[in-house]
Amino acid sequence: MDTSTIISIKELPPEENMLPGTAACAGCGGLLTLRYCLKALGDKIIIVNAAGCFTLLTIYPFSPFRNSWLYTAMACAPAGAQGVRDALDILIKKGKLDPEENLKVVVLSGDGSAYDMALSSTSGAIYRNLDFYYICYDNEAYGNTGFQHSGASPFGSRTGTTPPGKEVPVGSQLQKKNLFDIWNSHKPPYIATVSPAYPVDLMNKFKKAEQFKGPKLFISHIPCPPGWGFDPSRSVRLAKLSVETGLWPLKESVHGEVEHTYVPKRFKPVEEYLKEQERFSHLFKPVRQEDALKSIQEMVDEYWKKHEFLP
Ligand SMILES: Cc1ncc(C[n+]2csc(CCOP(=O)(O)OP(=O)(O)O)c2C)c(N)n1
Ligand code: SF4
Repeated sequence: MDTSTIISIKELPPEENMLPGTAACAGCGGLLTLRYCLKALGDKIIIVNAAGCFTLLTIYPFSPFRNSWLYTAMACAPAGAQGVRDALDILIKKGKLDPEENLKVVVLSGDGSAYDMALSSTSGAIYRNLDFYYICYDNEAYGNTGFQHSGASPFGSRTGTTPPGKEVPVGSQLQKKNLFDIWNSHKPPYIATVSPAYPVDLMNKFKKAEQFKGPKLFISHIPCPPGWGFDPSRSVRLAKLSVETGLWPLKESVHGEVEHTYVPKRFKPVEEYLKEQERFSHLFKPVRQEDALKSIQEMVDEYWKKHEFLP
């Protein structure tokens, strides 16, 4: 891949490595992210896919991918990636595979795997400096099985297992884990957050990551129409709002050094993002939960103050 920085959406590669007509929901932000990631990665890759929504993309004999694809259990996609990488390396070493035919190894998983079940196998893979890409599409719950709470679910959200009620009107009382920092503490060569609403930023991050051998992470915050409760036509708008409100910072880390790649000129209030989704509707009606709304805004402000983008 040409690694020079691009500045416009017109410069995205025209090739499509994921074809239309999948079983994913209309407006799936994860599918849009994946489409852009595959434009960046090309077709000489193998995807090791942890169980989740995207397991349904490939159902024999149909597949929307031009590349190879391997399905694993939720907890072990990074271990599967290690096996594939080792096999490719051994074949190349024995002269049975032309290095030109080498494949990039890519783990694809939802947040349930990335933040929870596969954390141990991921930590092991980073520790061993496995040469792979990890793409996590983060819809903030276990989407495929009914939108149950995951380690990525945000405070104040309704999930299948945190319904707001009389006892706990706020919904989820837990704070989202920080996967970026968990990975960063291992000091891998490259980590980034991305968004399907910012494809140029996404593409440039893949271009930058290409130069590094070792573990490379891309976490995409992705709107999920059935789970979040909104009309599929508003998916990109919501992805954009999560960045513009400061809830989803776009950033990267090279060998542990963090830099923000986009900072909104003026942060929109988080309410603009929250009020568009059914999963936060209990924060507004039948009564406004002022404390919860204030604490979500404060959490975002604290982050940007810490990084000196807010006074
Ligand atoms: C150990 C284990 N527990 C439960 C399941 C059932 N299961 C299949 S997909 C899925 C949800 C995965 O959630 P996530 O990783 O967030 O991906 P998404 O469904 O959102 O794409 C679950 C719980 C499983 N496959 N393996
Ligand atoms: S449930 Fe959500 S993440 Fe899963 S395919 Fe549908 S929109 Fe995408």
